[in-house]
Amino acid sequence: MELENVSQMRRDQLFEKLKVHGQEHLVRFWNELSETQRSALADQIERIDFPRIAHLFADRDKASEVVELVDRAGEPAAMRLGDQKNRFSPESAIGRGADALTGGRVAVLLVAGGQGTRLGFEHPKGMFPIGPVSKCSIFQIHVEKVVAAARRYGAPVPLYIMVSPATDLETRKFFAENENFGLPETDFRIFCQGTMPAIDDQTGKILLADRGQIALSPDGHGGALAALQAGGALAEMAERGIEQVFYFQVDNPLVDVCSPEFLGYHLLAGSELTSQVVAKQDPKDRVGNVVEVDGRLRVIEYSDLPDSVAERRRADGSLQIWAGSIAVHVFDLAFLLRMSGRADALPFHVAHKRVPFIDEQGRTHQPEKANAYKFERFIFDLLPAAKNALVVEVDPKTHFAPLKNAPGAASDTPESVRAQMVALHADWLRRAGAELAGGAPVEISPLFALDAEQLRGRIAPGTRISQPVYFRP
Ligand code: UD2
Repeated sequence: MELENVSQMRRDQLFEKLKVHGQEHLVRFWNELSETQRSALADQIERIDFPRIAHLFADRDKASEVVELVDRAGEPAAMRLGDQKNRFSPESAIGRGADALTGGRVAVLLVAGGQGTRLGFEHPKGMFPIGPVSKCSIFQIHVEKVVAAARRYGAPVPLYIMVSPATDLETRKFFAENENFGLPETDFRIFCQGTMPAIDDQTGKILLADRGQIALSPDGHGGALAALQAGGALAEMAERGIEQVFYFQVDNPLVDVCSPEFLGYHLLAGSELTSQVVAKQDPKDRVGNVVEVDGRLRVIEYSDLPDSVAERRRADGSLQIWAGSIAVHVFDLAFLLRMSGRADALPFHVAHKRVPFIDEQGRTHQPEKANAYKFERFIFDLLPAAKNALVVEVDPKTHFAPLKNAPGAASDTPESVRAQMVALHADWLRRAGAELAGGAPVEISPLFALDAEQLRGRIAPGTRISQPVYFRP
């Protein structure tokens, strides 16, 4: 049979399938596409769960479950890093966490699939040259922490990085060019998350980004669960003897990756999911709110929390909804395995956004107001299902410097992140006995020291620093 006939048959099959769901417009431009474009479009169509899309569209206006939950939201009981008043002492937690690391039972999961639109950087965010003195990338800083942890505890710490179609190729190339920043191939995996189509907000029709291209976007960091499972990473972790997965986001270079104390509280409490939080400074801080509802922890995203609730205060004036999630978690691997078997373990969140599209005549539109719904899953929605879930409060000055916005914005900019990194490292240096003069920026590679304690053995007391310095081995 001729190629053109085969292609026509394929189109007809797709058309019939799509028609059932009212989405047959997706093959409208079939005849104008090359064979390669046709097969790429057919692949995209095959991967769409049409009944789910119809369902999400039908439910788009349902008053969110959140509104009802908010009124019952109470404060989560929290431990605080370094606090002797905790249920378990910091020393016992550190010992327990270190034991898991020494036993090679901890893996690291870094999510880096976001498009980083607010930062205005045209590459994956992890490639941003954040080092205040070194100008090294955020990826390098994260990976050096993993390499340093593996050295300190004398056991491998495998790193799994989640990318999306938007960040996949460039991220892989960047790591290949930099020889994975020292991580052995056996301990380094990059995997790609799934996507979801954007739909027209009036009709529920899936939008075309181009004649042969559906408007797809990453399915949220919650997509990690399905992607880890589908790609075999969860099974691989289990085979390697991994029991805990340390999770964090690409945009925060201050994360204390594999903190033994944090891991230790999680293990001592028998928790399946433990999250780091900071005390919110402002009711409207752009962080998820960890609350307790009916004895279960959950996160209410900042965009879903009504102002009137966010502003509730206790008698002493402090915020009632105080615990801001900074998206650093430890997951029990058995919990992830259990949840990955459930198709609806994580709900989809709906966002009303501007999405460029082509119309029936093939004309491109760049909407000026929101025209479409996008769907994302959030990994923290696993919290209510986790046994003995726990929150651990950390100091935002030393643990949370998110890079979100372009230079010059009011907060979370490259300048503010670098300033926080310098302040932390200057503090470590002073504690190690160095004298800092003139406010010159300082930076410490994780391979040189992971904390103030380790630095103490590496700096001669009385060392005077008056020029910018980058300490590295
Ligand atoms: C996130 C959290 C917020 C708070 C804050 C701390 C959500 C919805 N909100 O806010 O509660 O903890 O971070 O900084 O998570 N990502 C993917 N794939 C995706 C989407 C995102 O890998 O499909 C990654 C992205 O690369 C980044 C992280 O997830 O590392 C957070 O994404 P974001 O910047 O969209 O989240 P944000 O700032 O709204």
